[in-house]
Amino acid sequence: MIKGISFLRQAATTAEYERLTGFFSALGFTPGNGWDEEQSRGASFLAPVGNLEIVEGVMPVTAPSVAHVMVEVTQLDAVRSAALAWLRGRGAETAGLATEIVETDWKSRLFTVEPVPGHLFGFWEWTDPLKGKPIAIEGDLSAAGMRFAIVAARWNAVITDRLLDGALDALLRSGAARRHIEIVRVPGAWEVPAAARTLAERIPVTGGPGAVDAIITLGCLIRGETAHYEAIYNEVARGIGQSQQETGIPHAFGVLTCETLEQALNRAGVKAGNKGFEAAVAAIEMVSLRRKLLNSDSEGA
Ligand code: DLZ
Repeated sequence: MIKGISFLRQAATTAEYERLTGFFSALGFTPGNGWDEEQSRGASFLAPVGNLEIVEGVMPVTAPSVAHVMVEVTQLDAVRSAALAWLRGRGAETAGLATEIVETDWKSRLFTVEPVPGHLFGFWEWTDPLKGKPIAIEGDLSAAGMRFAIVAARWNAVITDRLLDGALDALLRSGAARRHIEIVRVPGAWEVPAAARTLAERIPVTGGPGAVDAIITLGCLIRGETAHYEAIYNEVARGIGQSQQETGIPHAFGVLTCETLEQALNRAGVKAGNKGFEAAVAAIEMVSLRRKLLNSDSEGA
């Protein structure tokens, strides 16, 4: 299961590291979690969409040399101004470090900038304002600044623990802060809707827990081993759906309903993906979408 892609840039010195991280922070990238270990440290910068492109023939950006990292933006002129301001603020002679904006032969405009020698980046935007833009308003997949609660059933813990791992993996790698993820354990799937509803309706108090942006519900019902399987399942699904509809807080549905334990294991990370991971990604997207819809902010859509 492919989950994400990272491009690594190695800074040769602490000064280079700080310069590069400062540059990307100044341009408005959402910070990811990064790491700080004995042998190395890393700063991560998130974009809503990323992809690895294999090119044959002429590279799209060859001036002044090949830029291996290309950042698609809106408002390219403003981005270039921000880059120039950042360079000037550090006393740099901007002329050699950032190019003018040029038209490309692929209906876009771009400039390249080298905040540190040897680290060249291309910034570009489509000239056709509709090109490259999805026709729908969609949620992004950055979880930075979002608050989540995960409600996980203990029943069939061998499965729900794996779903929980998957959900945490998705949230943390999408930029959520650990302190913004609340984990609530309940006895079984039957109890998931009530806990989810309490969290969705919680009014934040000073010094107490805050409101959550989304709730990820996790559980596992196995038909062969569950008396009144249909009745329990229907109530769990109805309760979670009702809590979502009546509170407006997105509730991602990660309650597995399986014929056998083997089938459940496969959906909890063995062969058929991890439904906890997928539920968390859906929760992130729905928080982002909700914010866009409520703010009428269709920028980027
Ligand atoms: C009772 C029960 C049964 C038989 N099976 C499951 C199951 O497969 N998955 C699950 O999450 N919970 C099960 N439970 C427990 C109920 O969800 C509930 O916790 C208890 O009935 C106590 O209210």
